[in-house]
Formats: sequence, structure tokens, C-alpha cells
Amino acid sequence: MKTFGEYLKGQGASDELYSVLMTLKDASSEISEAVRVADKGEAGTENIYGEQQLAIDVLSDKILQGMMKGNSFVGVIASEELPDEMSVGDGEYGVCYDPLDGYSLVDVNLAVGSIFGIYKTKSFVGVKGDEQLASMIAVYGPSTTLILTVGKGVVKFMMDDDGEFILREDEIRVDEGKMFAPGNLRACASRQDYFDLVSFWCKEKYTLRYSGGMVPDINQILLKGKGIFSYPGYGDVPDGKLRLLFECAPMSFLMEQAGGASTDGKIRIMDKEVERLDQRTPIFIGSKDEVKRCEEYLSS
Ligand code: AHM
Ligand code: MG
Repeated sequence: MKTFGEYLKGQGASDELYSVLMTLKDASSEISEAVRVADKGEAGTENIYGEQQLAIDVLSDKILQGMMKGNSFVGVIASEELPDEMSVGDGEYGVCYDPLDGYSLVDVNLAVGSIFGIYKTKSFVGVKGDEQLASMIAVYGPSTTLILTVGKGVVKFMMDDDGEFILREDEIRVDEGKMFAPGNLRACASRQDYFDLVSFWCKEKYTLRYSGGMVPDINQILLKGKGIFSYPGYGDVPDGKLRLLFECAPMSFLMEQAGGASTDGKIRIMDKEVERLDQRTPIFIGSKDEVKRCEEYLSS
């Protein structure tokens, strides 16, 4: 049974990428423990989006920031919880992250997770998702798992009793199948196209699997090997809520590497250039045919 480190070595990861990913793996262990035992109340602060922060959001961000600063291969970091990107040294690697996605799920004890994108860059402004060298999600649920791509398919690790991450699935694939995770259904009130798309899924008797957390929802599509997650915009929020850099690009890298696809309705998410760190994008992500169907419904 391969460990996380053994898998990376086997894939021929450079010493630098190996080190950065090992640090993110260790940070995920710490956040996992923090999610289990730490204060779940509000921190009394707001992030740059004006959203209330939880004490655990702040703590997760601190854990990552400290560990990234301690890795000499990392030169710049960006966090969904920070106002700007931060130079942390001379390293060639840039690591962006949502330290704890799923704000509204923490107090009710549903699964939450972290999202990581790894680039070789000195700044995230101007990058495209396509430039990622690796992306990873950590899922903090009944077990702690990591879903990783280094551009050679998608694999899953599970934390064992000794805190070691062991390879559990080595060829995650997403094909066709009737499962849907329709986010932002509020958009149906004003968007006939989205209403029609969701109606199609309902009429075709798709299985609803939506938790309200992008990490567990996409994790589910990857592990069940089928389905579609959608989060459109509407009205005053035409780009929806989810961020291109911190959430959508890393998820899209994983999904494409698993044989799926992702789009904003017109443009492939991985082709979209990050103009601002807080840039949002609509997203439709899952199996190829489902993503194509979304594009067809939304352009009609
Ligand atoms: P967060 O980063 O503030 O936690 O928000 C992101 C989350 C996603 O995990 C989820 O898909 C989405 O927000 C759900 O939003 P809403 O319930 O507002 O539609
Ligand atoms: Mg988030």
C-alpha cells in the first residue's frame, strides 16, 4: 500500500513539487484535527467578501500560512481568507487555497474541505487554471481523504489511524450517469434557461446529491464516477459566488484529469485568465455529456 510520498516519487514529481505537496498534506492533517476539536463559533471578523469568518476558518488559514512560509520552495501564496496575495520567500512555486470551504456546514457537522492549486508563478494575477502543476482537495468527513492530480490522472488517499495517507484509489474516472448537484437554485426564479436545465434533470429522474459544500459535492461526483455540479449566476450576481482561483480552477483540473469537463457556460474554466484574485465565475462541472448539455441549455 503506497503512501502519499511514495505515490509522488513513483510519478516522478520533482523534489520541489514533492516537498510542496507533502507540506500541504501535513497541513491538511492539522486542519482535519482542528475541525474535529476546535471552536466552531464565529471569529468576530469578516473576510474580504464581507462574510463572517469562523474561528476555524481563521485557524485553518493560519495553519496553512505558517506551513507555506516554512517551505523554501514556495514564493507566493494566496488564500480565499486574505485580502491579497503574499510573498513568502524566493521559491518558484505559488500555492493558492481555500483553507476551509463550506462555511455554513461547520456548525452542523457536515463534511467540509480545503482546496489547493499549485503553480510555478510569482503572482496569481494573469494565470490560467491550465498552468496548474497539481491540484488537491482535502475532505474532512467521517474520514479524512485527499484527492490529488499532478496531471497524470486522479487518485485518492485516506488517512489511517497513524495519520499516514494511504493510496486507496489510483484511477478515478468520471463517466455518464444520472446524478445532479444543482447549486444556486435561486437563479431559477429569474433564469428560464437554468429552470429548464434543472427541470430536465428532474424529469429524467436524476438522483439529487447536494450537500451545500463544493468540496464534498465534487468529491462525490469524482468517487461515484458520474454526475454534474452547477453554480450559475443571475441578476446582480451574474458570475455567481464561487471563485475562479481558489475553488473553480483546482476543481476543474481534477475533473478534467478524471475524464470529465467544466465550463462557465461558454468558456472552459481552465482557459479563463485570473484577472483579480477575488474573481468569481459560474461553473458547470462533471461528466463530459452533462457539461455539454449545460452549455446547450444555457445558450438557447
Ligand atoms: P464559502 O467559501 O464561503 O464556504 O462558500 C462556498 C460554498 C461552496 O462550498 C458551495 O458550493 C456554495 O458555497 C454554496 O453556496 P450557497 O449555499 O450560498 O448557494
Ligand atoms: Mg470557499
